[in-house]
Amino acid sequence: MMLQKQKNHSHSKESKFLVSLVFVIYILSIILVPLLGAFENYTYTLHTSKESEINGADYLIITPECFYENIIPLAQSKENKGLLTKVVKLTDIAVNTSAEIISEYIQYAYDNWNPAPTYLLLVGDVEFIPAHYRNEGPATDLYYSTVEGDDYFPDIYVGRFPVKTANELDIVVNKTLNYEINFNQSEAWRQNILLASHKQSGRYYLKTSEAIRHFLVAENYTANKVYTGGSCKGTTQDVIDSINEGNFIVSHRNHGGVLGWGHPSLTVDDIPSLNNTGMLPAMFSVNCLSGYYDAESVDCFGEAILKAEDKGVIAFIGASRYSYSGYNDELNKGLFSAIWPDYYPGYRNPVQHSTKLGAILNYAKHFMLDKYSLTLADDYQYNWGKEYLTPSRTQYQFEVFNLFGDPELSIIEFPHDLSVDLEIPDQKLINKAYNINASVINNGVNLESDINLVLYINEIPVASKNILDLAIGEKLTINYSWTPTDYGIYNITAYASPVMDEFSWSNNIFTELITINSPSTPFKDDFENGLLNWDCNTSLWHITDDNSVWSDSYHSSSHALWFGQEATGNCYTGAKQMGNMISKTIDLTGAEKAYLTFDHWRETKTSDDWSYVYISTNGNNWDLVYSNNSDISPWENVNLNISSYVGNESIRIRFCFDVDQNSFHDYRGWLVDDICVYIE
Ligand SMILES: [Ca+2]
Ligand SMILES: [Ca+2]
Ligand SMILES: [Ca+2]
Ligand SMILES: [Ca+2]
Repeated sequence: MMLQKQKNHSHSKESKFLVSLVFVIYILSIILVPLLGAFENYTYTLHTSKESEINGADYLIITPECFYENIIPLAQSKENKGLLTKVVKLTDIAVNTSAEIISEYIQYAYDNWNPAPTYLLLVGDVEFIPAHYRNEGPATDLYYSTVEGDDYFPDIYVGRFPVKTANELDIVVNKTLNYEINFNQSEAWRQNILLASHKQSGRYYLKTSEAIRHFLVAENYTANKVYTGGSCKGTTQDVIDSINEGNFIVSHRNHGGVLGWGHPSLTVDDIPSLNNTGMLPAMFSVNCLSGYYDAESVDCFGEAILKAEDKGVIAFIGASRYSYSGYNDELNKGLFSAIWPDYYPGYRNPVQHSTKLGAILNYAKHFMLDKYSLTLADDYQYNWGKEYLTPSRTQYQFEVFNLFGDPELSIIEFPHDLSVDLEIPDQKLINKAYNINASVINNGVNLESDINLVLYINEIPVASKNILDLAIGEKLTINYSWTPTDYGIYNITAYASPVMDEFSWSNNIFTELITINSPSTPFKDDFENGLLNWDCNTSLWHITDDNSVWSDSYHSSSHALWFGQEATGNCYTGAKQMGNMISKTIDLTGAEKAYLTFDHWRETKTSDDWSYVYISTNGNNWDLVYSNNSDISPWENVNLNISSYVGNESIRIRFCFDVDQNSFHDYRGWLVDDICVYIE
């Protein structure tokens, strides 16, 4: 681009010479900079010089020797945009690498480098960089990204270019570079999203796609749809036409196979019919098998459409084996919730909202965990919803979906968007200083000015900063030292004033409730401070208070938890309800005995409506510790010995109300207050 500009303005011989000189310097710099500058450590060897090497990278690329030269242009472009980028050859890691050895290397880098890698690109198909397999699990790149904690949750953003030849790599690299260099959010096709889906009884394919489509329409995007099944008459040609007309996301929800989608069908045989040059979508292929990247002697659909020259997709998210309905529906929604904070206002997970592909996938997996596994598939009325839900299947679902493409690639730009973040140390003591960090980040693509960042504790502003200028991507933080002197629940909130034309306001405020319990009560909730200690799957679980027209509305102070409806005073909705309230994690280490107590009140259709209390040590398996199907009035205390859980540092409690609703009834339901775990 720079050269083009020079040429347009140079007419004399001298200036032509100057242009040639500039050109030579430019070419030399492309060749030499990687060798002299950014990549000087590329021969870094893990096993020879651990202590003496100073290393770091934001973006780590692992490649076999044969693709090294071909991946350099991508590395250079990442470096040019300010990411410290390192290209490591497999031979730099070990003489003979395996998935485990490569993972060890990434773990070492994560633990020791400064900066630790945020993005990881694997260059080459599985014969160059193998996939991981857990027992009988699917092929996965997940375990290249699980570098923190004893869990299967990814901690860095990983993508793969599953290429077999240098020529294929050049195609994918060129597509990626052109996409980034020519990015222009104002192009019409960047407002279009294609949803392809199929109506099938007993499945939620269409329901999922329609939920996403309604959101997108409300956000003023053009949501194209190609639906099949029942009265929906979409065709493969409709999909091809839509892709050729341009969409920046193509999302499919139905069955799939190694070579393509089920309904509507789109397979490797249709790739020659695509001509969407310059309008490459990210494809969310939420079905089975279409990302089977370790298939022998054949490219799966995801690989083939990524490697199609100057057309097809810019990136592909799909399953390497069979995958599961319900889980997949929530994963599909999560891929959109990742990008748009307004998709599910107020919801957060450990991955920040992002427009970048690696983060979008990690976010969506956590969304699936929160909205399917932890809520026990309660929104799913079909048997498979609960039958499919097991801890090992949740892990499988984290494994089976992988990203083919650049994990750092951003697929949409929001001109103006700020978001806030809070960092609060995990400390549960009074009379000790906490360091609270409240930050504002500029996610947009414009310089923002005159921003007010405020930190509130219990709704009182305790620190603020007026920010005159916040550059693109910049983050500014208030560091506040706070010394609580009383036990209790504290509402900590970070807030940034919106700027003009801001895209989303729901990420300008973030609240965390901090409970500082006396050491002998690791959990205590009197429901006087809202529901932030709990995840609930239905609004029937809500806080009621002393303004309620219904008697005995609380046990302590003025509020309690109620599974029921303020308007009617009953819990009748006309449909069966399984309402879950799941607590935050509770630490039972360092105790000898532990007890769970709560007060409650019940009015139900006796013997048909059940109250259950469960405990889990992993958020997936639940042990029943209490059940009741009789009426209770006045309020009654329950005290349960839960000493068998002592030693676990993160148990969760679940209150579940199971209401049978075959015919109208006017029973009030279940009220709960003063839930407390105490230890001795
Ligand atoms: Ca982890
Ligand atoms: Ca492959
Ligand atoms: Ca915002
Ligand atoms: Ca209360």
